[in-house]
Amino acid sequence: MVFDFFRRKPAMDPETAARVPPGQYVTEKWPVLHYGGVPSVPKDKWEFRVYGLIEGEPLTLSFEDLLALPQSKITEDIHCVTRWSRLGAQFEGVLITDLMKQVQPKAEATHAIVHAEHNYTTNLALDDLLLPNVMLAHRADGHDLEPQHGGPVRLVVPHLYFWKSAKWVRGMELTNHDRPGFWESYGYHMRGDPWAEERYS
Ligand SMILES: Nc1nc2c(c(=O)[nH]1)N[C@H]1C(S)=C(S)[C@@H](COP(=O)(O)O)O[C@H]1N2
Ligand SMILES: [Mo]
Repeated sequence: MVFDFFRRKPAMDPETAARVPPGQYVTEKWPVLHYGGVPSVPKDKWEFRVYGLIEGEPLTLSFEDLLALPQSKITEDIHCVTRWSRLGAQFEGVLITDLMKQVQPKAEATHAIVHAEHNYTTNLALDDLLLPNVMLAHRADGHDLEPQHGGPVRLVVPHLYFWKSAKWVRGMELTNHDRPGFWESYGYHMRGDPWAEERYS
C-alpha cells in the first residue's frame, strides 16, 4: 500500500511563480502582523498631516477630505519580510501622486518619514513614495479596511517589503536625508526591495 506522506500543493503555474520573490511563499489568507496593540482610531478623529520640507503651510486632511480627493483602486502582490507573500491584494484609496498635488515639496526634499499611531515610523525615498501605485488605502478586498489591517487608513507600498506599508498612518514628514524608522533602526534594510532580498542591513 502506498501512502501519500508528502501531500504537496499542486505546482504553481510559471506565470504565478514568477510573481513570488526569492525566499517567499504564497499565503491565501491575509496574516495580521504588527508591533504592539491595535489602536482604535474613529474616522471622525483621524487626521493626516504632510509637513517638513514643503512650501507654505503643512497640509492637514480629515477622513472626509481624503474621500474628496480622487479615489483609485490597485491590485498588487504584497511581500512580508517574514516570508509570506499574498498575490492580488486589492486596495482602494488615494494615490500618493494625487495626494502630493496638494503640496509643493521643497527642492531639497529627498525622503519621507511616515508616522503612524503608537510612534511607528518608516522611512522611504520620495522616488519610492511617488511611484504610481503607492497609496493611502481605506478599503481592501471590497470593504472598509479592518482595524487589524491598519484601518481607518494605511499606507500601501506594494513594491517594497510590507513593513514599509505603515498601518494607522497619521502623517508624512519630508526630509532632506534618509533616517531609519522603527524596524529600520533594529536592522531592517533602509529600502527593502523584495526582489533584491533587501531584508536586513
Ligand atoms: N503602524 C504599524 N504599521 C505596520 C507595522 C507595525 O508594527 N505598526 N508592521 C508592518 C509589518 S512588519 C507588516 S508585515 C505589515 C502587516 O500588515 P497586515 O497586518 O495588514 O498584514 O504592516 C506593517 N505596518
Ligand atoms: Mo512584516
